[in-house]
Amino acid sequence: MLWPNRQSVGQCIHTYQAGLSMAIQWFPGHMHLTRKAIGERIKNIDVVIEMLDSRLPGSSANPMLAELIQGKPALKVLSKQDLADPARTNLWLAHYNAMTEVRAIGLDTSMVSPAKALMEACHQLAPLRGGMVKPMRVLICGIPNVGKSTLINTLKGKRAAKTGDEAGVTKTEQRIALADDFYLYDTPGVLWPRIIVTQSGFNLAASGAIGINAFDDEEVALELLRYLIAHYPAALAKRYKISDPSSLMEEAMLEAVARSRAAVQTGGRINTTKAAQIVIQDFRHNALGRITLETPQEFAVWLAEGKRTDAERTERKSKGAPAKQSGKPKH
Ligand SMILES: Nc1nc2c(ncn2[C@@H]2O[C@H](COP(=O)(O)OP(=O)(O)OP(=O)(O)O)[C@@H](O)[C@H]2O)c(=O)[nH]1
Ligand SMILES: [Mg+2]
Repeated sequence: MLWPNRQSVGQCIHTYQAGLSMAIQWFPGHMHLTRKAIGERIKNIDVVIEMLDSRLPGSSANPMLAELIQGKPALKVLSKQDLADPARTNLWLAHYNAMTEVRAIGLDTSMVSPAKALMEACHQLAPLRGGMVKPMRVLICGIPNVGKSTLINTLKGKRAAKTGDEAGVTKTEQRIALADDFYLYDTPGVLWPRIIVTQSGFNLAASGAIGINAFDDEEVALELLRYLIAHYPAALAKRYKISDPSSLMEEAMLEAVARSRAAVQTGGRINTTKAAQIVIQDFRHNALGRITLETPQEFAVWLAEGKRTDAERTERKSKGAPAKQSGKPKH
């Protein structure tokens, strides 16, 4: 089977959706190859684990996966629970577990014996597998940087797979034996060719799933701040020592962050790029506390809007209308 090598620079494509906002896209060549490779491997797989980031479960779910896994039993694992808002993680787990055919569990690296919960869930999904003659074969997939290799290492109890705090660490498939009759396959992180939910592009970039060349820090930080002002104002007040974050628009909030963290250039000019990087890093490293960027209800609304806009785009294209102008969006 062909497994791709990592390509150093990702594609950076920004497009407008219905003139509303700029969509972030990242589908470099190695992901295209990974998609093909998963399609081949799936034939000899009993259970597929899709890892979702607990801070953005809807946005980190790969819409291409259902078609790829060809009806195999699937388990959703919500990773990085320790970084996410616990009440919202419960909402997401309840949301998934209310669906027929979907099973979801939450895990994070701080759990002492996650292997047991995970192996039990796999055996429930594929009860006929197990034993040396019919070992359980489990494929772990998910977006870049979601924690696939870390989970494998936690399960194995040692550093069997390479991990790292950037998108695209795993470059080739790797098989790890969890027990004599239980194999896990680690795969490179993969996104999908077109992210139709604009907010998902921003949330994926904020979480670290998108290559650094494929988005604008300031744009992502402003979207992040807009959400945090509305849903987590106390976290902003505490971290950046701002008395009433709810009264600020995101641009003013970014300036307030710059002042609070001395991101000011000579002559007193605000360094918004540096402030944007501070906000993104603070979110990624939990300096703002445990935050989740979407609820099941919010994501359902965004998805419906994304599908509507996408259908309009397809219709425009079929009529041969000229593409919309691109440029920097206004917030
Ligand atoms: N706080 C926290 N960090 C985690 C958790 N799981 C993984 N990480 C961190 O997330 C980063 C990415 O982890 P990896 O396991 O390399 O992610 P991956 O999905 O294999 O990434 P690719 O191979 O690039 O697709 C690393 O810095 C990990 O330490 C978790 O449960 N909690
Ligand atoms: Mg990996």
